Amino acid sequence: MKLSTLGWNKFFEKNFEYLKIQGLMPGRVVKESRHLYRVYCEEGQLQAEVSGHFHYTAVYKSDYPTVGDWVALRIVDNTAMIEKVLPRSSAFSRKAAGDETEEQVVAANIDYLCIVCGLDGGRNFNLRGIERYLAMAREGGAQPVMVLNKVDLCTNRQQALLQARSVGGDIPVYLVSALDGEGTGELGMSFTTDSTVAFAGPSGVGKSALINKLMGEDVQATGSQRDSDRRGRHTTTHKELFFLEGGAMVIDTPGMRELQLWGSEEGLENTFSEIYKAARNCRFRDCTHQGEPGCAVEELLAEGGLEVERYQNYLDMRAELNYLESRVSEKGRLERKNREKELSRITKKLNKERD
Ligand SMILES: Nc1nc2c(ncn2[C@@H]2O[C@H](COP(=O)(O)OP(=O)(O)OP(=O)(O)O)[C@@H](O)[C@H]2O)c(=O)[nH]1
Ligand SMILES: [Mg+2]
Ligand SMILES: [Zn+2]
Repeated sequence: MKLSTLGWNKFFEKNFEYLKIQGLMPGRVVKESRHLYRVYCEEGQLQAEVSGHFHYTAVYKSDYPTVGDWVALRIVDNTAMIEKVLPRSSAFSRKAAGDETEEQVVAANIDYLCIVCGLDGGRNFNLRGIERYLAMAREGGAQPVMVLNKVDLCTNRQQALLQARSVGGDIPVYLVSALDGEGTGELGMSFTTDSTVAFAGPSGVGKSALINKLMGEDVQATGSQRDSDRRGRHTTTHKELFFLEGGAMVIDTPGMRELQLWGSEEGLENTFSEIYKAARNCRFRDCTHQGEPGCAVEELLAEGGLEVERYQNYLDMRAELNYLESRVSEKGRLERKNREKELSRITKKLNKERD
């Protein structure tokens, strides 16, 4: 298998240089379950696990490999050991569930994030939820794409499209049906060769059904029709990367009930651009847009240029991110910094030795 068909590029090549001279081999993680990984490399498919040294040096959950990651492998007695995760060119992350303040990387090195919704009338097409996905896609450096599935059940397409545009601006929107295949050809064709696309969204919107359609065969199990309107039913439990005939790669992910935010407030700027634009005209530089005199955002709200629900969602997300940031401890940040310093010291040393 050629590395370029797996998405290998200059960025990874550069970051792999010092590992290559240690005799390691690059591979891409296509499946992960309970610390066992399936990896594709030049030689084909391998089962892999992280090495003892990796375990020892890993500090955070996000240090571990995830689907889409490029890793450095050492083959020991027919077993592939993962010694390193290469720096990610992009990632779709969320805050891990529970009380811990930790990043969970859902998919790594993705070019596009397909935010999948279900037009089956009801909670599967939630604009406030989409705003959260949009912010997280951009925070992680992936291009968001909106996929409105189950269009076969939709009674007002025009309205759905308008609603999608009201939150997504000019990002691509696809109206599709995994059931009868409407629009799926166009969606598949929009993914360029060698690009990686992750499908994300709540449970039951049809992510796996769409991937099956794009693959032309049933590679993933889908929920039964009856389950699709039951809350909290999760059919896909592990993420997995698949290769489309056109050369793109798609990652199926388990549905999430709620996407908890990860990152910083800056991540909101593109998603709520009209708010940030208006904010430049607020009387106070540090205006919070919550009752200060001369607030241009509230003026926009009063004029009807900004929906109340959207404004409220912005305030909620901002508060969530600020709270998160305050909890990411200084200690953790220092730890990370020291490790990065150490790494760059080793890299420099190795580069010097090589010259
Ligand atoms: N009518 C209709 N039903 C669909 C369509 N796409 C998927 N479904 C149905 O919706 C249900 C859920 O589909 P899945 O593909 O399992 O949903 P999912 O998003 O992968 O769900 P999780 O794996 O739980 O996250 C199944 O019963 C599908 O048959 C569609 O375009 N139209
Ligand atoms: Mg699924
Ligand atoms: Zn203001």
